Amino acid sequence: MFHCGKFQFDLSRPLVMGIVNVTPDSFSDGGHHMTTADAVAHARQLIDDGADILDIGGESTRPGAATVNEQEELDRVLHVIEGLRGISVPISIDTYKPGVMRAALAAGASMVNDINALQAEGALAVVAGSDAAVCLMHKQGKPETMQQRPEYQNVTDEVSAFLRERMAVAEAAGIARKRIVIDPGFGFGKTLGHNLDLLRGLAAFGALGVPVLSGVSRKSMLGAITGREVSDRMAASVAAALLAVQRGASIVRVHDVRETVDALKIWNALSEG
Ligand code: 7PJ
Repeated sequence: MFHCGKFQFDLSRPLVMGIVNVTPDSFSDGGHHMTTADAVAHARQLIDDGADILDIGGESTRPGAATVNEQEELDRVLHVIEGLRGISVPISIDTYKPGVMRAALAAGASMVNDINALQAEGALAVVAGSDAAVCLMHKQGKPETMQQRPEYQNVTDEVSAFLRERMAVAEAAGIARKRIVIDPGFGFGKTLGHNLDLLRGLAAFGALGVPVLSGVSRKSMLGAITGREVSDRMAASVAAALLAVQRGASIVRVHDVRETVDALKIWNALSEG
């Protein structure tokens, strides 16, 4: 069982987390869901499309993206969370700022998706003091510079060791294991080779004993392989999500919810036999 605030998932089938960007500069759909009303409408569409969780973010963390201050981030996400009150699926807040986590959880979010794995001062305590789930993600470096010179001896071992350590810290802080998911952080301080190694070896992360989340949707690794622009990576994204599930991912974080849900229905039908 995976506990996510008042929601619970038995993980008998993979879950689809739909991405709702409330940012003017997010790389793949920047500018398209900027206003509160548009973001709320987009989120509702993703629920209709079959999303199991919505991931709402107010600061782009794509390589080279500018940071936004806490007040601006709060202004972007809180109205959207409030506008989604009463929906049938949990809301995840995509932030590394403890103040944004706290306000989002108070407004009704059930999960914290932290690319910084709760390393910011005060972040552990915010999640520990709630009943929310948390996604602990690995990255190397900071989004501004992380793609300049990523380096690993063995990327899967190093990412795995980091996530094991952050899980231990989170559990020691009072966050029950049933509330934790881990994520190798595709594209966060990784070359194409590193990303492929991580996806090839994704099953190894299952040994850590918590659900694995995979986020490859529309990312540049798919562009590097297919030669497609970000607006034209849906097929590659669906394929990559399915292959991550095949390697043990329990949650896939995607833009194209409807198409991913269809692909996973085929996966589910075959798994049941
Ligand atoms: C990820 C994320 C990811 C988790 C982003 C993008 C860049 N959170 N937030 N995992 N990526 N947990 O969507 O391409 O891979 S922002």
